[in-house]
Amino acid sequence: MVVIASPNSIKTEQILPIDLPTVDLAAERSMVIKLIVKACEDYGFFNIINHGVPHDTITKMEKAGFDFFAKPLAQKKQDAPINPFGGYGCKNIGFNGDMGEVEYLLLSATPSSIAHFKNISNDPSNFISTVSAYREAVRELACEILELMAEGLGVPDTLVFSRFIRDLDSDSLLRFNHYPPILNKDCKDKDNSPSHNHSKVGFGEHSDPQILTILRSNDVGGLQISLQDGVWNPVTPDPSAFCVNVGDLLQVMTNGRFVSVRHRAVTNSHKCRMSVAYFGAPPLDACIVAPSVMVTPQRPSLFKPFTWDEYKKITYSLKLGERRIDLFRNC
Ligand code: GA4
Repeated sequence: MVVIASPNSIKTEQILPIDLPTVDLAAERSMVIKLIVKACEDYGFFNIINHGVPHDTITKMEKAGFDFFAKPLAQKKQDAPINPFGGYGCKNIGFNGDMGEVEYLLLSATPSSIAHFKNISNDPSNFISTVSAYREAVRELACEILELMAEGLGVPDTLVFSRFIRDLDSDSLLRFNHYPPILNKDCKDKDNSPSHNHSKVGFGEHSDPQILTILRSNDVGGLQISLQDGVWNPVTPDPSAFCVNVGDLLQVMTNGRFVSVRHRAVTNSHKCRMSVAYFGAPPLDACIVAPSVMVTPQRPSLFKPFTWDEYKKITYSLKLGERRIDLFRNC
């Protein structure tokens, strides 16, 4: 048992380390497809290696994030004010009072909106080209994975999921999360020294609302997934891999075969953790429904159809940890 101190409460939870499935994208295609489908059914998460995103694209993106977060707080707020295209936030998550030990930079991932953030860097054109190159490479990776998934699920139109995030009006996002080290002075070990085993919640328990998330983090752990209520499974960081997870929309479009698993990030007591997440989303007017092959007499339709706009509005009207997908279940 481990104690997790969230800003408002102290909870005792079970921590059970696991090894996430690793998919080697360079391996034999039918094997890759099988592993991805199995991982999405059993864990909702997997690591992908030999993903083809150039190392240089990743390191430049990481540097852009660290350079931004190294600025004084007032400067960050001034350089990336919150607006419809995203912005800088510190500790406040969403609009309904959720808090965490995190600062972040949220960017709408369309080429025109990335340009709105040119003041973020002293070298605006470099910032724009770094973020654009990363966005394109990661979006391509997401599309490739979604097409392999569709094939593995036996969906005849294998572009059925990827088409949404390739769309010019796709509502995809990029998010840098920076978790400063926090030594929790309130928690003491047996010898009365500050405990190293007590973490604070950086980004609380939630599922991702979009289709697919592609996450890259530095070599500092913090991501935990919950495959069972009250049990948290820490994920070992691998900076050479991307951690891929199923979002709510993909759970709906696979009629529940793939699971959008709840996860959170906890702080490290000594080291900074920085992650960059790409949230692949459809255009706002996209209708979210499972392809007919996913609905059978043995597996009747689990969810009502809805648009991403409807789902997104509900998402933002609720707290981080709400199980919003349940509102769209067929009775
Ligand atoms: C979780 C996934 C993404 O980070 C995010 C988050 C968003 C936000 O931080 O603004 C939300 C959260 C996320 C889900 C519930 C709502 C919206 C905070 C929040 C309380 C950008 C997203 O799309 O949904």
